This record gives sequence, structure tokens and C-alpha cells, in this order.
Amino acid sequence: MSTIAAIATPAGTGGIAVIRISGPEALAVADKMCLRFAQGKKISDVAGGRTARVKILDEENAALDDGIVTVFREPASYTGEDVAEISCHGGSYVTKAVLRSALAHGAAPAGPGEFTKRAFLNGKLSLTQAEAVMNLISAGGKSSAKAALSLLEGSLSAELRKIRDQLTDTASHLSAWIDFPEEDVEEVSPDVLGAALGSAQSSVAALVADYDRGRLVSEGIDAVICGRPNVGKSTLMNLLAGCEKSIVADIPGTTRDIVEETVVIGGCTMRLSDTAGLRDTGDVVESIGVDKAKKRIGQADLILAVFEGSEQPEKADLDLIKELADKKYIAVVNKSDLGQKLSPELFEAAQATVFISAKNGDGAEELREEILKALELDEFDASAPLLAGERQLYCARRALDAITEAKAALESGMTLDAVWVCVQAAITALCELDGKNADESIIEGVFRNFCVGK
Ligand SMILES: Nc1nc2c(ncn2[C@@H]2O[C@H](COP(=O)(O)OP(=O)(O)OP(=O)(O)O)[C@@H](O)[C@H]2O)c(=O)[nH]1
Ligand SMILES: [Mg+2]
Repeated sequence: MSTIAAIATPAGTGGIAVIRISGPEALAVADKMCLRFAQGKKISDVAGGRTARVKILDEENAALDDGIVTVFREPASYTGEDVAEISCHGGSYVTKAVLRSALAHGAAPAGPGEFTKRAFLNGKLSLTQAEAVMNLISAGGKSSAKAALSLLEGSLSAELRKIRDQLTDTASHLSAWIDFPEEDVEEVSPDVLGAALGSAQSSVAALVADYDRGRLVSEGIDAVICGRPNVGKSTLMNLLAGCEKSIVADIPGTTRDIVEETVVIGGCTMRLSDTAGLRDTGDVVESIGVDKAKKRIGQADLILAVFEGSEQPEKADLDLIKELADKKYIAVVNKSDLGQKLSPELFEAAQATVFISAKNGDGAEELREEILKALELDEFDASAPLLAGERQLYCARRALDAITEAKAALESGMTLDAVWVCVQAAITALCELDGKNADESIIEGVFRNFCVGK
């Protein structure tokens, strides 16, 4: 295994930056590029988990910076290897020069996610926990961070182990019965077998069913604000964003392009898109904006459809209501400060109807609550085992199909061999979900999305 190095802190200027070196030669590399203040001592003399104050040398061994080296010794480190973490002053020149020095003194540049990949290969983390590291780094809200931490702490791995153990018990019982029918093996009762499969089936089905909610928590909610011109979409955007993100004017057709902002709501991140007012228009630029708005409506997790409450509905409003009939939307009836003419019965198909005044903020809290309710995130336990990412969902679905097939085989009176084959397929899919026996291309795929230095 080579020794790798990368800058672990973000690009830019900061108080300190950390350059991480991991591998069998990590301490030897640190010895070459760091002189300890304690005379006659080397980095390789430092005990695991301890630090040393050093003068950091550049690639030509000239003094570059004062810093601190933290030493971790295998296996008690993040990667499971020897690790030296050099904390230097966080200017972009110094940070890059420290990395260059590490490379000049024998380390190779780390690839994206290579530290975490080594942690996985050295058995420090399961594949789902490694994926959690990435989610925790990118978490923008409390619930997303909580879900990622719970995954990192192994809540999903523990749940998968429980289901796998249950299926393995069933499979070994089946094998004993299939392979040694004449021996004194306790007969497998279809009822007991059916109950064990049923329990595994409902556990995996619960994970699959909760995937969408988990995805919204860990990846963020995509919400689009739409409606005919001048109803107050941009005013609503600014209210939720807490800043003047979109231009507001009493001129229909003010917003033409999509304006995006990320906000945190109930601990979840929500990417909001303010869009051009929906209307037929001869203006080429505006009609491009309207097309973009329609496309966003088709892709969003949730639609905030804005209507003007103080006026009778226009054709564009009625067309939008029709268009949204089979979509998840909240009817936001705006301008409540001007009185109420619009009948709430228009919005029977909506998840909720909320009356607000985007201008003075009335109803904003209720809207936030309804957004969480519409996505079933209001009572969501982010610390429960959750699948994170399409890869995990794909494996869980395969496991679920195999268990369902095993149950069907049992119920239709097929041979126990057929049941056994399906149970094995389910175990394989669950192992792959957690990275056991996962093939190299899957592992590569997981770490490809990581940043360098993690
Ligand atoms: N009285 C009142 N006026 C509002 C309210 N919300 C928005 N307005 C006004 O309505 C006008 C249009 O607001 P915008 O937010 O620009 O409307 P929009 O839907 O984004 O319009 P387009 O971008 O043209 O599609 C502005 O003059 C706002 O000040 C409200 O709650 N009450
Ligand atoms: Mg606008």
C-alpha cells in the first residue's frame, strides 16, 4: 500500500489547515519534512494520539512554517494505517507548499475519498458508513446531519446484520433439511419458515418505503415556486430565504430566469427555485423562462403554487390547478392582507392550502409546517436506520424481491431448494448493500463522489 497525502481542509484562507499523510511511510515522510522543537527527537518517536510542535520544511528543506503534527498509529487511526496530520497556518500558499513538501518527501497524492476508502478496506467502516461520511460532510441542516451521523454510527449496518442473521438462520436450516433428509434434522415447518421470511420481508420493505423521506433529509428537498405573473412568487422566495434574493416589482413578467436559494426548514435543507410567471407570451426570453419553470415543476419534490387570494381566479390559475392535479403541491394563497376572494375549494387536490401575506410575513410559519407535513417529515426520526443513495436502494430492492420470491415459492409448495436459492440471493444483496463482497467497480463508484482529502 502506498503512502498518500492531501489537504484535508477546504480551499481558501483560514486560521489553520491540515495536511493528512497516511500509509506505511507516513511517519517517515513526516520525519523528513518536519523538525521537532524537542531537540534530537523525531516524529516517529511520538506515541499514537499525541502531538509534537515542529518546524515544517518545504520541498527544498528550507523552513516554511511552524506547526503541529498529530500522530496516529495503525490500526488506531481513521484509515487504519499510520497517519501524520500536519496542522500549519491556513494561507493558501503555505498549505499547498506543505502538501508539495509531503509529495517531494515520498508521499503520493491521494485520490478523491482515498482516506475513507482505505478505512473501508481496512475494516474500520462498512460501505454504508463510508457513504455516511460523505453525507455528513455535505449536510446543510440539523436533520440531514443527524441522519448521516446515525448512518456513520452504524444504525443501518446493525439493522442489515439483524436481517441477514435471520435469513442466514433460515438458509442453514433449509440446507440441513435439503442435504440430509434422512438424518435426524428437525423438519422445517412451512409456518415457521413463512414467519421468518415475512419478518425479514417487512424489515427490508420498511427500509425501501422510507427511502424517499430519508433522501429528502439527507440530500435536501427540491421545491419550486410557481404561479401566474405578479401573484407574489418572488416576494415569497425572499420571505423564505430571509434576504432579497429575487427582484420584486409590480410588473407582470419580472422574473424570467430561475432564481435559486437554499434554505433550512425544520432541520432539512430545501433548494427553492423561484420561476417566471406562467402565461402565454410573445416575448421570446420570457417564454424560455416559462418553459424552464414548467420543466422544474415536473422534477420537484414539492411545488409551492402561488395564487392571488384577493382576486377571482384567472384562466392561467385554473390551468395550473389542472396541471398540478397529480402532483404534490401546496396551494399558497397570497396577499391575505388585501382580503379574500378565492375559494379554497379550488385546491381539493393540494396537500394543503395556506393563506399568507408574503409581503408582511403572515402565515409563513404555517407554510413551513405544511411543507414538512406534505413530505411526511414533520415527525421523522432521522436517527432511525435509513437507506442513503440509489446504490443502497438498488441492493435493498433486490433483497426485497428475492425474499418475496422465496415466500411465494414456499406458499406455492415449490421445493425447498427453490426457496433456499431465493434466500441466498437476498443475503447476497444485503451483503453487497453493506459492502461485504462488493466488487471493485461498486467500491470505486462509491468513492468517486468524495472530495480529495477525505
Ligand atoms: N399587498 C400585498 N402585495 C404583495 C404581496 N406579495 C407580493 N405583493 C406585491 O405583488 C407584486 C408582485 O410581486 P412579485 O413577488 O414580484 O410577484 P411574482 O409572482 O414574482 O411576479 P413575476 O415575477 O412577474 O411572475 C409586488 O408589487 C409585490 O410587492 C402580499 O402579500 N400583499
Ligand atoms: Mg417574480
